[in-house]
Amino acid sequence: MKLQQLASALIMALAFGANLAMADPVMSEGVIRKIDKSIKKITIKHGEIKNLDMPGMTMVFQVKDEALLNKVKPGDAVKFHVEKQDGALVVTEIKPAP
Ligand SMILES: [Cu+2]
Repeated sequence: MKLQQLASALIMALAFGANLAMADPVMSEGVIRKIDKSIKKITIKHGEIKNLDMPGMTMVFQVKDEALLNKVKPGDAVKFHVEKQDGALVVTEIKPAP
């Protein structure tokens, strides 16, 4: 009986985890201050970043893919997703804000 409960709890935990992984990435808002393509870095004055529990500020992020930097330019209002990868904060998605 106990084992069965444990098993069903485990299954639910796994399903919940898979659900989270498939959810849309949390998008944060910001304004681009500076783009440095050669070192794949971007400076964003950002609002609250909920998934990182970070208040608004201006800071530099790494960019996962250089091609992301072709879609935006300094002064643009953007929506972006940033996450922790190997201890660095990396922008994995960015698009002009509507
Ligand atoms: Cu920040």
